[in-house]
Amino acid sequence: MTALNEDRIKKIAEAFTGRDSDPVCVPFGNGHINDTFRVTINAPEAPLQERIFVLQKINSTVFRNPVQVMENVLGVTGWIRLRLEDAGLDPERRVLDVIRTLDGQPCYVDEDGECWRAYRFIRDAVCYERAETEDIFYQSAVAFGNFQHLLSDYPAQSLYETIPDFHNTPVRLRQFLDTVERDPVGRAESAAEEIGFLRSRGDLAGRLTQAAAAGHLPLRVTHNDTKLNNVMIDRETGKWLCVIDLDTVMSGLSVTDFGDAIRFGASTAAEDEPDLDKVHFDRHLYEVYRQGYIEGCQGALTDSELQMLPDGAMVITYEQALRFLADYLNGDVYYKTARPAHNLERARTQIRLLSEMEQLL
Ligand code: ADP
Ligand code: GN1
Ligand code: MG
Repeated sequence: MTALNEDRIKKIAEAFTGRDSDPVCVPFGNGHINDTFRVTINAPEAPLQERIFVLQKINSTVFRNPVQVMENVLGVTGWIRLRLEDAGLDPERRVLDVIRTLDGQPCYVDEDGECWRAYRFIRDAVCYERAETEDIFYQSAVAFGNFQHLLSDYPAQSLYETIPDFHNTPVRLRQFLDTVERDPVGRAESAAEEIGFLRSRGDLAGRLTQAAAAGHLPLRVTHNDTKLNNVMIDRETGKWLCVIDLDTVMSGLSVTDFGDAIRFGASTAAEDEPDLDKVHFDRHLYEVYRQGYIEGCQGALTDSELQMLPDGAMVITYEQALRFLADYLNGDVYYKTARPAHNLERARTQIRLLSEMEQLL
């Protein structure tokens, strides 16, 4: 594998902008999955929006078929662009815009076989890691609801399943229990309490899949990674602009999208806060998000979906605890980590949130 140094990233950027563009690439954002760079090219006469872009290496361990990921992204962004134009809105900052390589491909495959893609940089916008104000969280809720609304009649069967069983909680539970059993790097003992908690809540795992199988929850086109930092908010007006990170757009459940946003945003602390005394489920923020999401969905949600929103929050918080703890037990092979117990700390915050949700929802 070739080292990913500055020169090499520059060469990769040139596949999108040309040999003479002199791109300067800086690591960017706080995603746990892809490698993201902000790229500025030397083209003094061009308007700002044509001089800056985002370059991303798609994580090929997580996304086994990056070409299919890009087909989904192109399909969904093209659809949203048309819907915005129909509504008389300027799509420039309202939908991700894929920049093709100079030879017209949606991504560039490097010498190691890794897939890189580029997006137009959404300027004058902010991604928040925390709901610093209630309105920021509300804005993100309307954004994700609107995303759902815009895609309500998208041909879901044309979407590839970019990560199989992504939000299939019973499968996640089985994988977790299997990892506990194998204990591949000998960490299970250090997480005995957390493992015990997650085992004791095993009944939660099937709640959404059973409701879907019984026809109570419709399959929709969903985002599946609805963290607050996957929404761009206008720096100036504080209003939502655009939903990003579309790699996991697949058919799924609205309550899952709702729940994922809640477990990340309706917390009083960061997802990886090591001091659990700071971590609480904020019932008021839950309500703020619920209202924004329903508003954004514009009447699309059925009565059963509305009723099962609290289940979405609990099941996805549970699932995320399973995923973080499984990764800790596997030796940190999936999520980017900055310290040895990082995934364990993340799992603990999810467990804390779930315990409080059980009391408050
Ligand atoms: P990951 O899957 O690793 O989370 P994302 O696609 O969410 O990757 O990108 C990581 C971060 O990069 C985002 O949180 C955001 O701050 C920034 N980002 C991504 N795409 C854009 C864009 N088109 N314009 C501006 N910033 C972006
Ligand atoms: C990952 O890519 P990012 O950082 O937005 C993960 C989500 C998790 C999240 C936890 C493809 O999201 O499913 O909920 O980390 N994305 C993937 O922070 O696994
Ligand atoms: Mg992201």
